[in-house]
Amino acid sequence: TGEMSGGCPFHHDGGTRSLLGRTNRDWWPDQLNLEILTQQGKSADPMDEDFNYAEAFNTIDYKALKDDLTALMTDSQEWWPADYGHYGPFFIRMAWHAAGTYRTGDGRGGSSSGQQRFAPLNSWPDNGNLDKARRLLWPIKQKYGTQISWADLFILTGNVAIESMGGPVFGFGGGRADVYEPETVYWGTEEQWVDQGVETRIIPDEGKALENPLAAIQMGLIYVNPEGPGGNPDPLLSARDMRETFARMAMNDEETVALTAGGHAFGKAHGAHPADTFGGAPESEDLHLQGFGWLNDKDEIASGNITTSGIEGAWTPNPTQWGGDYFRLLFKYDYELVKSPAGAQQWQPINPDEEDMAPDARDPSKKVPTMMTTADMALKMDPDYRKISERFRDDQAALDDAFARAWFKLCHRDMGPKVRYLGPEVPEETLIWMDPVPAGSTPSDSAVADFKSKVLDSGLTVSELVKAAWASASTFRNSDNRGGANGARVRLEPQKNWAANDPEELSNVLGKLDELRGDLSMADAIVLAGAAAIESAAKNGGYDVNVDVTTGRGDATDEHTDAESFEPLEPFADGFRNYLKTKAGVKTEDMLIDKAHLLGLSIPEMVALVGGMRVLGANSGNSKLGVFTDRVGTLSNDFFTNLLTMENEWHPVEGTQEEEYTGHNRETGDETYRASRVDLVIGSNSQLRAIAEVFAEKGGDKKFVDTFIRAWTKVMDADRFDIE
Ligand code: HEB
Repeated sequence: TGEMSGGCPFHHDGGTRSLLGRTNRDWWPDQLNLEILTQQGKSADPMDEDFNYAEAFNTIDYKALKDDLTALMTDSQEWWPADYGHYGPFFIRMAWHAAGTYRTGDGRGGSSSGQQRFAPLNSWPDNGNLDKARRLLWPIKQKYGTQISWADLFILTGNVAIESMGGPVFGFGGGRADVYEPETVYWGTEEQWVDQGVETRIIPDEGKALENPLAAIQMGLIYVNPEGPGGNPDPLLSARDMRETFARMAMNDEETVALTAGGHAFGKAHGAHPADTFGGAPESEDLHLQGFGWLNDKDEIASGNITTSGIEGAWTPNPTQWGGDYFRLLFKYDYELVKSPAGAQQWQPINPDEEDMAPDARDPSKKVPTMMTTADMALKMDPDYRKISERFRDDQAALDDAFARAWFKLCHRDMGPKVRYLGPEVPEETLIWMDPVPAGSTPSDSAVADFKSKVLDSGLTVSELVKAAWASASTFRNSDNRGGANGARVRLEPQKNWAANDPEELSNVLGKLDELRGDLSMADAIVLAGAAAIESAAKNGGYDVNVDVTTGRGDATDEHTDAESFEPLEPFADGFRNYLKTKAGVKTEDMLIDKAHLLGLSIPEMVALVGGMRVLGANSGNSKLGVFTDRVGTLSNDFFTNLLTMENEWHPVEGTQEEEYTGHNRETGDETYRASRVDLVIGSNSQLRAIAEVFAEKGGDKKFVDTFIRAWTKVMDADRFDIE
């Protein structure tokens, strides 16, 4: 990872920020407000509840679809004519921008739900004119309906584009189900877009580093500014920004060089006209423009006066043909800094030979100079990039392979395990970044029962067993489908040493489970032991309940595991076990919400888990915060009854920056309990308090136990893509 990677994903230089930063409502206050229609649990999704995208996808005539896409490449439309008569490059940019928002920090962004259709992404300056690309695709989307999602279509179209221009492709996996509302993702706090002059995010001289989990250098960009950092055309500084941002997309130097050079083998940049002919972005445009933004002037479009980035020209003489021209030209010529007709900084070869000129995008008989962006120049000027670039220049097969693999990774990084990949083009080869887990087996009922009773006799406590199971499963994040209990990576580096997991205690627990497990996988054993603990804790509380476990998990080894790639999964805060590494730039209770979101929990499930984990004694470091009970290890609604009673009053503990509180008996003044922000927010936030009341009122104790077990099981099974 880059030198500025890592660190708390919630760190922010400018004091405390809100969880979501600037949202659609901030950007477009006049936007039609549909949110009130999704209240009271009403869904924005038009599909039937039993709609199964994988089943629909599997009925598609895949070859016919690809043929249709291939034909589309050269079916130029008057309302947006294809450069060089071929839409391929345009569609590659669309696919790359769909996938390229992915970031390792929280796993959000990426191609998996078709977010490019919605604000803010549909209106990011960097996504300029991609509204047209999506409109070109509509007839094909319409033709195949629910058999192909927009999200899959974006990526498959990028693949077909590459293939149709002779480029190498490694495979395609479908399975990205569309959503029908914008996802709320933290994209930054800045109040301006890149094209409005917002500051660049990495300025080492001023101590400014790229805030995690962000992966773009300015608000509204996918990665770096093509003109250089903050518009400064310095290739070395551009390399610095590229290295940092691409690392956050899980790309190393070689992948970065291959992707950028491979991508820019195709197509052109658009900066033919001063940018003042620009309209607004789609989300802000007039009603009658029907979601079209930026350039709408028919005459300008017809004459090829297209401005997108403001940079003008193709990288190579053969912009619709895969090959080695990009590196050949980059090294053959010296480049000088010039300005595009739209005024952008770009680089032009000095005295190019006639055959190294590019065709005009609309008139092939006309020759125009090629260009490089400052980011492209980085591939030549940065010493580490240069070594890789020279190798690719001299070895086309190496570039083919590296580009195909990096493109495949780019487009599939957030899909999770390979069992989720659909269609006839899923590659045979399993790649380490897929976090492979060997298949497990299903133990007999008697083996399971035998193991559970041994665990309960082992001397391991409810608290220890619950903590181990939580440590194993709770790494899951539905943003990129990584982490989770399957594979039992909790016993591997780096998880086994995470502070949140209390490494010494964990290793002792895992060691004992290993001795007892017989033929069970460790992954199943950990989850079964947690279930046994909860069943016994419930029994102590007077509840006769089952915690069902779907066995069949496998165990991954270090060989199956890119340990470094798991580092971003380390919790900096985990409100479910009252863990906080260091005070962050986001409120601790916000981080609870963030984690609950990544685990796919509802509000009642989140509240039940917090209250249940406390009385089971599942805090990290075995702290007493929030343990509002005198029968730790018994499943009860004590957390809620003691939180809501007026017998207590709470005060912040000095020196804890309002992270810790003590409760005192209102009459006697005696100290009762200690609490964290996460504990007290459940009594302080009116909505959360309403849920706590349900769990504390008459009959609510059983409701609490059922909700807790449902939520627990959801977390344990969150990564079981191998089962229905
Ligand atoms: Fe790129 C285009 C930049 C990476 C692919 N790009 C482009 C442009 C620019 C850029 C500025 C122009 C736009 C307009 O239209 O105007 N890139 C860039 C940067 C980076 C990149 C800065 C980082 C370094 N790309 C990339 C990648 C890929 C790509 C990675 C893939 C793989 N692009 C591309 C394409 C194009 C572009 C294909 C073309 C489009 C058309 O033609 O339309």
